[in-house]
Amino acid sequence: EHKFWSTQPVPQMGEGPPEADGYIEPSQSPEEVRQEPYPLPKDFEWTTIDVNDAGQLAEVYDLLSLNYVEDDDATFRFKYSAQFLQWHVGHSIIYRDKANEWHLGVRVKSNKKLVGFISGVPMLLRVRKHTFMAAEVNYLCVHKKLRSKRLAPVLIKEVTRQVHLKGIFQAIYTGGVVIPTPVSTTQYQHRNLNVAKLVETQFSFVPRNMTLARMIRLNQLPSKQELQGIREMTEKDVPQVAELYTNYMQRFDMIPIMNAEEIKHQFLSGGGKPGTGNKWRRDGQVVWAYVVENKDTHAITDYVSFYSLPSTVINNPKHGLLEAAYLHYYASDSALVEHADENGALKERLQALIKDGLIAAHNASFDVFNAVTMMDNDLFLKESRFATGNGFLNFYLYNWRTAPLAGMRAENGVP
Ligand code: YNC
Ligand code: MG
Repeated sequence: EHKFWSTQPVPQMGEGPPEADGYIEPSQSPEEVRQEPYPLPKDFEWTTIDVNDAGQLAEVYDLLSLNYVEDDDATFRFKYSAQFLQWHVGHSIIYRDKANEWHLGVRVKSNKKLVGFISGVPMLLRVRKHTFMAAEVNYLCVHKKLRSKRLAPVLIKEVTRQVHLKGIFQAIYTGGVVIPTPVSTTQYQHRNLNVAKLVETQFSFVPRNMTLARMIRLNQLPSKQELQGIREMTEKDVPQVAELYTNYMQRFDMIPIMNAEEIKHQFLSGGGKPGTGNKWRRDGQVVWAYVVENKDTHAITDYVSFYSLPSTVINNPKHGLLEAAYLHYYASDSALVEHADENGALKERLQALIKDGLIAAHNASFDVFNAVTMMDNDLFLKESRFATGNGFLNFYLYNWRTAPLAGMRAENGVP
């Protein structure tokens, strides 16, 4: 059934949980890795994309803007900004110098038009008790006119070869599609911020026992954040945020391991430039990050962050763009006490923290705030008025076997 995926070192459908966690095929020495690029059909050629080059970044942006992921009814299409793409795949921090060859494009030989792309970013990943380097593979895209010609498997094989050449043999990736075999399946959740626009773009519908006015009222948010000591994160918070990240993430079974440098990148390097308009949104801002500082001890007790990923509204006469914020990382030191999950304090704290995230996103003119069902999100999604969407996000591991992960929550949660 899966002509390509049945040949790959991934768990095949119906295999059942493994006896032990581990690789599916062993790592190769540099000489064992195939040395020649995989062949493309004759009218096409490989290119390496330098995403720190504005022209090449614009080519990727253009390809994705018109050809990347759409929802099932083709109403919305992800519109990653150039700043987002550069932030996510393009920074030469920590391991990232490895990855220049992991930004792969396919061009039409005759006119050099970019018609295919795939990217990888190196990361340190922990899956249950094992920690290993992996490639985070993303932005696989083939131009709409070249679909169903088996170009995707060639892109995947070539990026795999490039990753192998750097001595890395595992990967993590996500997708709406179901292929062999998800390690975890999560569901999209949406919190309406601009109800009228969401209804006009048919992102949301007014339920039968509801009116638009009532729906607007129910989703209203205060204009000021409420947690005492909440403020925008700055560079001097990085060491404390890194420590809180490390401690809090022990609750989960599949996480990126990040040092201070990586934390700084994840939370602060998508910060944009001081702009003209709204004080809640800087020009080109990709990431928003807030910390809660205890006024007596000055300890950072919580953080919450989200990123901007708009979608094109396809064929709508009134609205061209849906401004969506996506929940990024968050943590609270309320998780670090004994019996945190039973005593209710963590739940209450996360609800307040997420509310302040929603307030920031609303003030920054986002239309909707999205999350998926993972981490501790079940402690606040309902209470914060998120509603289940129709999209799924499946998580996959390449060349690694482990039993299915339910939302990444660790079985023996409290560290
Ligand atoms: C997908 N999303 O099943 P079988 S997510 C993986 N991820 O193979 P063709 C996918 N595989 O089933 P098309 C996939 N979508 O026969 C399709 N496939 O074994 C498989 N869409 O190839 C599919 N971006 O070229 C089938 O299909 C084979 O022309 C068919 O191209 C697919 O980035 C695609 O959704 C997705 O641009 C490029 O539809 C195209 O349809 C497109 O005939 C819109 O391909 C954009 C879109 C995907 C977003 C993402 C994660 C990608 C992960 C790839 C796998 C990485 C593995 C790890 C590599 C490193 C390993 C190390 C070490
Ligand atoms: Mg194709």
